[in-house]
Amino acid sequence: MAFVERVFSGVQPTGNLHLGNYLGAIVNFVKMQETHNCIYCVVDMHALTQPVEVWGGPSELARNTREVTAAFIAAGIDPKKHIVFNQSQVSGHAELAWIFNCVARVGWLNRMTQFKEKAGKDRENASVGLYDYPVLMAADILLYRATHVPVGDDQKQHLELSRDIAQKFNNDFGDSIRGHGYNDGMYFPLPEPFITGPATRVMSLRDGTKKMSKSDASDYSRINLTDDADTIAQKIRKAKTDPEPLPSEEKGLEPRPEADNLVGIYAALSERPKAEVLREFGGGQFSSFKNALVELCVTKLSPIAAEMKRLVADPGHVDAILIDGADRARTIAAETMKATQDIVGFVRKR
Ligand code: AQP
Repeated sequence: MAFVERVFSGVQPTGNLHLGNYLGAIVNFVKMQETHNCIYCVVDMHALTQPVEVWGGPSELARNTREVTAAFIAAGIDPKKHIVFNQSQVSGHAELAWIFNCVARVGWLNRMTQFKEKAGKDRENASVGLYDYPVLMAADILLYRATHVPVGDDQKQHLELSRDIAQKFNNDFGDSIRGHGYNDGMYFPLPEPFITGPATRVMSLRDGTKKMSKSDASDYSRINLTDDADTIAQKIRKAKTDPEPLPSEEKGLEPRPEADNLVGIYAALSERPKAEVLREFGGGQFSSFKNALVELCVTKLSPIAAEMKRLVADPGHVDAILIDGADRARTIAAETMKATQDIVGFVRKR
């Protein structure tokens, strides 16, 4: 069966959005609006998988949910043409996750590296939700039978799991799926990851081998979308580098993670290939490259920060966007849930 092409992706409201979230995910969310019907979700239920100190408690969760929504809109997502909402307003996410819990295998979840990293040494004390996170993510995507998922590189493994769940559901319930009129036995599409651009994995400014992340204890490790020009300048000037001048060719970046990261950020923000950036700055000192990077970051991020500030000052307006988006998302989700319940054999009101 040919599926209608649809994009779904989500961002957790767990703290300050940073340049990694922006370049790895949100920039592609904006681009895909031109060619696809898109659904962008603030995944507040995922936030709860971490200890309360990480997501900050109820009032922080609400504040961050509005701030991520504001970032979507400030970056250029159109909530009228597309759908923007928060996950917890559509109960289908949790309902489909339960069915998928019974499709996914424990062995599959045991291989998820993000759980291992986030649970750390104290695995016994991690929430069941953190372990089950990728199953809820599969439900998020497949509730809308989405075909394309723009994400950063760190989500690749979870996307593969979503494909495995869709495939196993289609196999396990193949006869029932065909019996309900889906003649090729494919009720759920196998969603395609869309991981593209020169900054699919933006690294920490303090350590080029670690991902830039909201939960890093050092604020100097990341550039937040709400940082002002002085803060951006300070963070970039303090960013770890090495004593060598920049190479003139990409190959020269290979053993130099910090240099590679900064060049990747410059390339992504200026929408030019890394090779072209190196043709301009190769052979020069980091200090002059960093000055150019500060200027570029401030030019690109300041208008977004200003618009976010304006939007979060009007929470009623942001909430109205989320409520309208959730109403439209719920209509699509209800169709999927009815068909899924029929396929599984759940008796329901007609
Ligand atoms: N460093 C990154 N480089 C590129 N893309 C990134 N993403 C996250 N970090 C980077 C992408 O941003 C989207 C939203 O991420 P998320 O908020 O849902 O979850 P996350 O991956 O757990 O984000 P963080 O900021 O790294 O949070 P913590 O500190 O909790 O681990 C996703 O598409 C993600 O790939």
